[in-house]
Amino acid sequence: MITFHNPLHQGHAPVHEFFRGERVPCFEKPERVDYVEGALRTRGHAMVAPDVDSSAVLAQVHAQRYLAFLQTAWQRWLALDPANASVQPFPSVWPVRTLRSDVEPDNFVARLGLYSMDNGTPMAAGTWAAAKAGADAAASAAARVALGTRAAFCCTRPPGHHAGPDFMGGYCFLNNASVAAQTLRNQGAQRVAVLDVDYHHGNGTQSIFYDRSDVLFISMHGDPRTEYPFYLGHADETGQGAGAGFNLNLPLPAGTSAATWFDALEQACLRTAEYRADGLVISLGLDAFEGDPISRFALASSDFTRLGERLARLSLPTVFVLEGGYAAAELGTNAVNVLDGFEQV
Ligand code: Q9C
Ligand code: ZN
Repeated sequence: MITFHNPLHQGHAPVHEFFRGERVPCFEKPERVDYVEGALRTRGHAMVAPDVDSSAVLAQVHAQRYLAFLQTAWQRWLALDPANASVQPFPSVWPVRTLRSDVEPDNFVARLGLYSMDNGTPMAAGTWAAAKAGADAAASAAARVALGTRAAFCCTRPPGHHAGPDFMGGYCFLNNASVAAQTLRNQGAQRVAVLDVDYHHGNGTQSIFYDRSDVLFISMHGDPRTEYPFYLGHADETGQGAGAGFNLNLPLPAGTSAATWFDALEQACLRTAEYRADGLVISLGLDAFEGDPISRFALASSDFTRLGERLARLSLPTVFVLEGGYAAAELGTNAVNVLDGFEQV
C-alpha cells in the first residue's frame, strides 16, 4: 500500500512525560515509527514523501489562533530563557469552568494551558515541523485516494486524534485524521466516515465534526469512566445540530476480549455502510494490542490482519492514519498486518 511517511518526525523527541507525579520516559517516541517504516520496507510497501501542503485544510479543522500558537510556541519558550532549549514546557494552569478562554494571556505557560487538555503532551524543538509534516502526509494520502487509488497509509507521529479544534492533548498536536477526512470532502467525497480503532477515544476528531452530518465519526475505545481521555467518549454522545445522529461511540470495558472487540467492529462497519459513506478514514491506533504497556484490550498480532480484512470488505476508498500504540517493537508487524490484510481481500 502506498505509504506517505513523515520525514521530520524525529525532530519531535521529547524526553519525559509525567506518570503519577513522576517523570517517566515518553511512550510516544521516534522508534515507534522507525519500527513501522522498517516493517513496511521488509514487506515491500512503497514509501514516499508528502506532496501536499496541508495549510489550507488545517485552517478548516483547527482554529487560526491555535495554529499560530503552535507554530511559534518553541520560539516563545526560548524567548523566556535561552536555557529552555533543554527544558520541556508543561502547562500548569487551565481555563476550566467559569474561567475565560476567549482572552489569550501573554504569559507563555498560561497560553500553553489555554491550548492544552492535559500535562501529558510534551513539546520539543522540532514539534511544529514534525506535526505539520505529518498533517501534510495525511493530506497527501487522502489526495492520492481522492484521485482513485484504493487506499493509502499515512505513517506519522506525533499522533493526532486527541487534538481538538483549538487544543493539544494525549501526545497529539494536529488532527491528522481530520485533515484526511476534510481533504476527501474537499476533493469530492459527499460523506466521509472516520472510524477510530485506537484504544483511546478520539475526542479531538469527535469534537471537530460533532455538529456536521458530512463526516460520520465512530470510535471504539476503552470506557472513559476508567480510561484516558476520561471526559469524552460515552455512548450518549450522538452529535448535535446538523450532526445529530452522526457520532457513534462504542466504549468497551478495560480488559475486553478480541471476540467482543470484533463484535463492536461489526457494529461500526454496519453503521458505516448504512451511512453510505463514499470515503473512509481509519484512525489506526495499535494500542488495542495485548502487549501495549498503557492500554487494556487483548488483540493479538493476527487480529490486526483480520481488522484489515474486515475494513477491506467495506469496499470504500480508504485512508489509514497512524495514531497510538506503544509496544514499539511490535508496531511494525501490527501496522503492516492491517495493511496486508486489507490488500489481500
Ligand atoms: N503515563 C494516543 O494513544 N495517558 N494517546 C498516558 C501514561 C495519555 C494516548 C498515561 C494517553 C494518550 C494517541
Ligand atoms: Zn491511544
